[in-house]
Formats: sequence, structure tokens, C-alpha cells
Amino acid sequence: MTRRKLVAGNWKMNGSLGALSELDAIAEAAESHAGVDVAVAVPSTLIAPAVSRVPALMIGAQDVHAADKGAHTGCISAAMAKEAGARFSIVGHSERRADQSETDADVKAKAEALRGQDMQAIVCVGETLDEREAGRAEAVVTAQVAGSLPEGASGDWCAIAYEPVWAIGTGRTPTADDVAAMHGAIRAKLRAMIGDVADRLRILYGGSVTPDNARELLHVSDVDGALVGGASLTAAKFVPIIAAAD
Ligand code: G2H
Repeated sequence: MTRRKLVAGNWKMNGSLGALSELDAIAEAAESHAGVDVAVAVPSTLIAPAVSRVPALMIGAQDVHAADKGAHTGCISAAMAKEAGARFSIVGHSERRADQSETDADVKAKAEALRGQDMQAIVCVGETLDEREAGRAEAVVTAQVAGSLPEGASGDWCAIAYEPVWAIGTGRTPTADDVAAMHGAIRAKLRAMIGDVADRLRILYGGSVTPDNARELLHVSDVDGALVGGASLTAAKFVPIIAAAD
């Protein structure tokens, strides 16, 4: 089964109106590499201006609340993100699982809220270093997949991002063999849960993806793209990663 690769940037709590100029060359690269889907998740304050600047580029949010509206100070709903122009959101990033104590059930509900708005979801999973060293990485990650996968998940609107916590922003990455093994385990778990539909879901790798390692990581078996943090902040680094996926 051939799946189009998706290269998604995650600006985290970085960026400004001035930084949106980086999106010009990213949007150009997205257009010229027509075989690759390209997306950028910006801070919520930058969604509308980013969409206005590069309307053809897929702009998204980094989180949404599961509820449509209500007394949730500081949060935004999927409907609000959509109104600002977001076409997708990341949910369950390990930084939110850690900092905001988000559970698998929370992540599942957020992804389902996105589906309710006809938006796409990138559902993040990943083990800590302690869990990997204890030989529990696959068990932890497949349990997160089981708990976080939204109802009705399909390749049209849902992707999984495998991001080992110890690889995020550290410059460390798993070996290609380790990535292949984990992506294979995630695919097997998805097949057990949703049958053949699993073959259409994209599984992205995330964690210290750079122009130097992108080509190797993006062509590992069962790797259908990348979720890129630090290296997505500038076109100089992000564009070569898009090219490596093509
Ligand atoms: C992992 C990744 C983006 P970075 O969090 O989601 O960040 O590429 O900076 O490790």
C-alpha cells in the first residue's frame, strides 16, 4: 500500500508575525514537491495570519480542547481553530501529556472533536527513556495507540506520530531499525483495532528530525512522514526535509 508522505512542522511556542515570512518558501516547496503533503502547526495566535499569508499551505493548531465551548480558560476548541483557518491539529504531544497531564482518553476526545469539525488529527504517542531502557517501549506505545485512537479513525483525517520522548529536541534519534520496529508494531496494533483501514493511516516519525537525517528516517519501512519541531522554524532547514520525503 502506497501512502503519500506527510511532512508536518510543529512550531511549538515559537514564532511571531515576522517569522511568518519563513512560510513563503515553505509554501513554494510544498507546491513544487507535489508528491508530498506539507503542513505547519503554528501557535494559535498565528493561525489566521499564517493562512492569510500562504492560503494554499495546510496550517494547523498544536492542540484543541475536546469541548465545543465553555469555561476552559486559555483553551481553544476545534471549531475556533477551524474558524481561524486551521485544517488540522496535533493532539497528545508528549509535551502536553507531561505538562498538562493529558491522558489517552483526553487525546482520543480531542481527536474526535477535530473529526466533528471535518478537521484532520495528528495523534502523538511515544515512550520515555526509562520506559525504553526497561524494555517496555513497544508495550507503552501500543497501549497509547489503543487508548488514543479516535472512533472512526481513517487515513482521510487521522495520522499517528511516533515521537520517542527522549528524542524530542535532544539531537538524539533511534536507529533506523528501532524506528522500523516501532512503526511496524504500531501498524500491527492498528490492524488489530481497525483491520485493513490501518493500511491507509499514516504513521509519522518525530524527534530531532533534521536535514541531515531526514532522508534516512523518511524512507524507513512504515514511516509515512515526519513531525518536525526545531527544524521547521526556518525554511532553510524545513525545505530540505520536505525534499527528502519526495
Ligand atoms: C518532537 C518534534 C516535533 P523536535 O516534539 O513534534 O520536535 O523536532 O524539535 O525534536
